[in-house]
Amino acid sequence: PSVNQRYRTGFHFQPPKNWMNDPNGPMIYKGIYHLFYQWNPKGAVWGNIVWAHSTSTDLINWEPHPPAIFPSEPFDINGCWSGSVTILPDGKPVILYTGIDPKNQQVQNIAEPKNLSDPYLREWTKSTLNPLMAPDAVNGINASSFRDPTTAWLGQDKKWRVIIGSKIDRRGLAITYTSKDFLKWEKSPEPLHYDDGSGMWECPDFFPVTRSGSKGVETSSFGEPNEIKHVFKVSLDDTKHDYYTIGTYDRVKDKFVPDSGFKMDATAPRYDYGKYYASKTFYDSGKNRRILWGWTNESSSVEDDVEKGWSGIQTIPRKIWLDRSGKQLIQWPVREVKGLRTKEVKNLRNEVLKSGSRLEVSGVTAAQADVEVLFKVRDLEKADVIDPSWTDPQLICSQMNVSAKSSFGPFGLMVLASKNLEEYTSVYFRIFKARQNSGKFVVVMCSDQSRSSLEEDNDKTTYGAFVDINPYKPIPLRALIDQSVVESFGGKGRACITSRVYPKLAIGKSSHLFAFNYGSQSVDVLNLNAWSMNSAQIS
Ligand code: DQQ
Repeated sequence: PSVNQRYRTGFHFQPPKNWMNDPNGPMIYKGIYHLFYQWNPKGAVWGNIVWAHSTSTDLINWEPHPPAIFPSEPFDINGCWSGSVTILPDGKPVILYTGIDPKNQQVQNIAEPKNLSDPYLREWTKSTLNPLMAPDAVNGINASSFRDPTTAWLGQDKKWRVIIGSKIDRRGLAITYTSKDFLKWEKSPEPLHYDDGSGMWECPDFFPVTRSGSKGVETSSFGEPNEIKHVFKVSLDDTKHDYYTIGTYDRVKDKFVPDSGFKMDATAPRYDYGKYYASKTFYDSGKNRRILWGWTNESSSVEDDVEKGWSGIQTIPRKIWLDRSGKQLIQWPVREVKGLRTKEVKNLRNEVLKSGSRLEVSGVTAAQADVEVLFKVRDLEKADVIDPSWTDPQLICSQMNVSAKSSFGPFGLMVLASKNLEEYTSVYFRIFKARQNSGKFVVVMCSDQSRSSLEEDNDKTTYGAFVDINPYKPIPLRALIDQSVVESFGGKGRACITSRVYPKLAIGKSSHLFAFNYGSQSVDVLNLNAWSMNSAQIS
């Protein structure tokens, strides 16, 4: 590829050119998946936002269509911002989205498919009743903090509910509107939820999850608290991360009540501890699962983005469900991505990684690969005790860099690595005792980009997450490596970290993959499988 295109991904969704941000209105309709997304038709920086549109039958290969929604009326003339699809009881999908009006006020609009017999739903009609929800002097809503309608759900009273992200001063707000006919909407006196100190809530999402198993639940479904829990997610404008809380939905009061320990601010757990924002789920009625889409922006400079002519990718869609503990969500790349694995599989079985060792995994296209590895540690009583002040995993990962030796760790993978390690991105674990003789452990997962490229100008922030697993058992790690993105899943989806890197040497055939252990204790690789990944058909 030309110098400017060498960082384009092979199997992650991206437009043929220009800027992309939030995924919008994902859905399945008559067996076809739709993805809309925030797109700038005019360049590789944010602006002139329309809803671009692609469809797929497998969530991996995509067919592009013309933009579905673009500024055309006073109620969206300055931009068509994020929103969601709701499938009405008769099967018809409708879009609610935020329009920017001539006064730069944020208002909520509806659009419907022009022709339901077009399987691709290429054309959308905006209602003449728009805007359906608008800030005014009476309702006290701040016109520049009123956006991103969710998928609507039906209440017991047969009325629809939708929430809109907002804030008042530093209080994050999810404003509820209700409607009988999906056209006339009334603001509820009380928000679905709010929390102080978090700042603006962008792209809220609210959906049920089952307490048993990994199947998805349709957004309007309800059940007893021992069967169903609810997830409330926001994108915090302040920190640019996506956070979630688990709790119960009081359908009578229309209130979300987080379980104890959860607060909807930057202390909440994250979907992803790397670069990941403005995510949104939908219920996949075809395969009975809930799918999560999320946007990952570039870590390169704006000048580089303009030069390469594009910016932003979507992560591989993830199935998302509630862990058996009821305390956290689990995410896993949709199984369809395995269709891109080539037969070329490289296996390692029961290898011992001695302290300080590195093992090359050869025979795969290391710049575009899927790697699954199972580590096992022995003699855990030799683990170091964690410093009690180390409560922030990202700080642990950035302050102890990859050359700092623990008893257990760092051990993991070096990806997008040049032959002589001038460049590499390391994804690894460290295991600590929670306290002396407590029998409890802390597992930290890191994604260290600091040596990812000889280029100086990129954002090379190191990321970290705690992984809630028992280190007496095998420790799983999966990495989806795709040219300039590394999506890492620790503990079978208990911690996810996505990073963007732009190596100068470790590209194409000069990219290498290693398993490594720089901790002082040996680590076993029970199993390592790596697949070269074909490119998907995307644009
Ligand atoms: N992006 C959209 C907004 C949303 C923000 C505008 C989140 O609707 O709040 O492009 O990235």
